[in-house]
Amino acid sequence: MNIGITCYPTYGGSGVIATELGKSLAERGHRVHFITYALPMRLTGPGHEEAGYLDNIFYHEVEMSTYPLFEFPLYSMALTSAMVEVARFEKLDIIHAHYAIPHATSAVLAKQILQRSPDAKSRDIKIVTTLHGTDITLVGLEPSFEPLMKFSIESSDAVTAVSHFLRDETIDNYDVEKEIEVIPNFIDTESFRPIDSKHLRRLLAPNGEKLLVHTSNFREVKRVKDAIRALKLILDKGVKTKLLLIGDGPDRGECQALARELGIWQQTRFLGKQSELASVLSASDVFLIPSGNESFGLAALEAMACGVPVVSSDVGGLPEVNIDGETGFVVPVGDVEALAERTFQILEDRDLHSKLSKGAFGRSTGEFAKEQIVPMYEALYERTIGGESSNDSQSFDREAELAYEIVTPA
Ligand code: GMT
Repeated sequence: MNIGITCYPTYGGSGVIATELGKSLAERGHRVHFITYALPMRLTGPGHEEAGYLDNIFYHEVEMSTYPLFEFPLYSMALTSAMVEVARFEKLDIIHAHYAIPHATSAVLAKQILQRSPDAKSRDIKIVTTLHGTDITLVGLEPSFEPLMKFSIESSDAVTAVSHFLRDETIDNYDVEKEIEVIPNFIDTESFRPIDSKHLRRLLAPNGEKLLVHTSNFREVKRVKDAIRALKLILDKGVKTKLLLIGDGPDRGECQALARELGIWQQTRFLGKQSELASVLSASDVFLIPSGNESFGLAALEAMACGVPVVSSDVGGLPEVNIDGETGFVVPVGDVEALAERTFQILEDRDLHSKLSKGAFGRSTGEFAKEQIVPMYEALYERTIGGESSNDSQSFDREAELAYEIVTPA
């Protein structure tokens, strides 16, 4: 198949999944075209240099021209135009958009333009949209986007969500009349695996401290301060512990201030964005993810694949990933005492740690291994190309007419 993929190319789980999916599809013999505004992070950078030269992978940069009259960049339009061009010249079968707004919106518009194409192949292109969760949050922040999101989802030929939670939330809260298939996120077990990190552990915990770890983009929804407060409670119980904080984002400054205020600055290490994540995870004892909302929690899955038990909040798709008592513990969101208590139990009980570590490794590398999940996308593409779209083609055509009127000056 000829597959176009659009995603956010920067740090973030959705970009990681889209890129790993593309690499895996390319290895399986498909031609994969990334249509993005920058080279996706996992296609380049330390540890991934070779990926830029992978057979069957092509990169098409979305170029945004500037013109003084246009005060704001026309990203969605530029993306649509790039999709149309790539689809025509590369004879794409599928465009896979990661995120409803704006990527699926651009893809749907591109499809409508291509339906007027003289070339029969271009007229037949299919749109697959994957919802990652922050699409839904965006609508929460900007309610006027709701019709656009509904339109983009319902006009896609196939839609997937990364968890049952996200599928149900999308259908219930946004009245979406569309079959949404759950295809969970996955892990590349060659990149994320238990690595011998004794040397790193000696550096990070020279006095034999226990190591907690958290990775995120430090947005408010991640509730990173709960992890810092939990560390304080664990230290108060007399357990020598350090908290490694990986990543960066808007809340980092406040988190640093809190660590100083609580008098535990020496026990927290802000490590910034790390490319060799698997080594730091493997050196750690427990992964904390106290998020206020999380459609899946790819960061937890990456820790689990390194054999690290997880203590997570009970929101969103997290309980679908982290199974209470099997791969770690699940605690009520915002309950810092429960977060600290469950973490303390794992740190203090070697047998419990070992049981949860094995459970975490087994679950993440079993049903969430890329070898299990990528064929699900492949099968979905094949069904969609074969015409098993759950779209109502008549209503789609009416919408296509309308949108065409909008983009085509009389
Ligand atoms: O969580 C973020 O801030 C980033 C966002 C993204 O675009 O990558 O993450 C969302 O998609 C990930 C990949 O599917 C999921 O693992 C995250 O749970 C989801 N984040 C939220 O729902 C808050």
